[in-house]
Amino acid sequence: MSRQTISPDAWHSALADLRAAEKELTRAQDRLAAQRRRLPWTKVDGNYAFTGPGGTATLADLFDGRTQLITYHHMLRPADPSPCSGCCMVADQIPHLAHLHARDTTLAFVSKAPIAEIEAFRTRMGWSMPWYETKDNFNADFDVTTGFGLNVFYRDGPDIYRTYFTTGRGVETLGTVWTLLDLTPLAVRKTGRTPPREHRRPGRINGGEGTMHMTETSRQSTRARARPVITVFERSPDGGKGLARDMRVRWALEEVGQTYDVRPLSFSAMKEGAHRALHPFGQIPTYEDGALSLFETGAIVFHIASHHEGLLPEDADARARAINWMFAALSTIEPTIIERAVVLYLERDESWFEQRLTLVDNRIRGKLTDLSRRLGGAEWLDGDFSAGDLMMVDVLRRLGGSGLLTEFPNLSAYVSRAEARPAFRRAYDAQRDFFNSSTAG
Ligand SMILES: N[C@@H](CCC(=O)N[C@@H](CS)C(=O)NCC(=O)O)C(=O)O
Repeated sequence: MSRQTISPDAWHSALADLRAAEKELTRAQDRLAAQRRRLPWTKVDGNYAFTGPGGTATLADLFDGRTQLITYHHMLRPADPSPCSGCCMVADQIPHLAHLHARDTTLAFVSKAPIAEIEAFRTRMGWSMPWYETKDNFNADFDVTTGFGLNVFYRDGPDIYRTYFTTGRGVETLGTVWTLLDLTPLAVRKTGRTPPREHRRPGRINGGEGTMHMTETSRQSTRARARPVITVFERSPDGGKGLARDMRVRWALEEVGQTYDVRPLSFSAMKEGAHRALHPFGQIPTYEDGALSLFETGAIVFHIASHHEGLLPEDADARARAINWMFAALSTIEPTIIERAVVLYLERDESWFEQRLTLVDNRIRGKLTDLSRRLGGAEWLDGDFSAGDLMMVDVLRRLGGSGLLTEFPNLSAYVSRAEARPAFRRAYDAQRDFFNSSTAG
């Protein structure tokens, strides 16, 4: 094969051009993965029956104690004279399952062939993934009639949801841990180097002669990951308008597809020792995830954005700029807006109230003028929607009733655009429903 040869310098420059195109594709794939995670779910009737080597199993059993389940529907039929070679190639490419398990995900194969035939075939081929015989309409109900396919399920207590399906070339691209996890709702940051939590110990696989390392599942270390918990006002003073700061945390969690629980607190409970141990200033929201506890919304949203994809760009410089906008929202814009609230609520009876309000409003106008100029006609502050936009919009929303925002049409449109995002709507509805239920009766 002949190719044009060039000097090392010219080659590096050509490589840099190619790299730029590759990075563009990576970013597009990240955006696609984030869009996939935002796909709504559909609830599944879990009454499906399977047979595994250990006997009968339900769909919930297939999760094996984890939160996410990927099922690959292998075309192996009863008394199959020539098992599908494409499905076998998929099986050959399945990564070491410990890496999926460490990320709260179980992968299982399912087929129509009887379990004895599945086991014989699996052993002959040297595969170690769990593999079940389907006993009912499981395949057809999940869009696999005659061919192959891959479904993703999510378990939340007793409830099971279908979150994704692919087949054809969508399956061809799979193989690494990351390509599989990219199909699941729980986003995982790819740069993390967390080793699998399952411990390994010597064992024999597939009845072969040699002894090699196989993974032994430790139930304790792989039990379903707890969801983060945030504290919120028991009765938000904003009447459910999403102006309390738990809104920005809820919104960030919705954007990245992370479910969460809320713990409501009364005003007095917020000031007691138990809560102050989490929040030195006795405020909401706090964020608890396992052993980690955080109490400042900037840090909380940054933490969420850092541990999931979708809110901070992969590119280091773009990432730094998005974080820059988060700080701008919190350090430059929010203080003036808070000052306005202080004037309105605490200084209304003062003789100088009107003058002071005008002064503060003009200060806000100055900041909004600068922000409006910078945003111009762009959709978001710096490229794609980011944690910087989330924070900025959440801060600007507090100007709602002031009339100040409407003086800047591009900023009003910017806020409306963000409020139209499905993740924002979900977060808003959740806090409003919570407020309504806490004040009902
Ligand atoms: N800088 C903190 C501010 C937290 C804050 O002001 N929380 C308000 C609710 S939005 C609160 O708890 N207010 C009641 C109080 O301070 O007693 C953050 O962003 O997390």
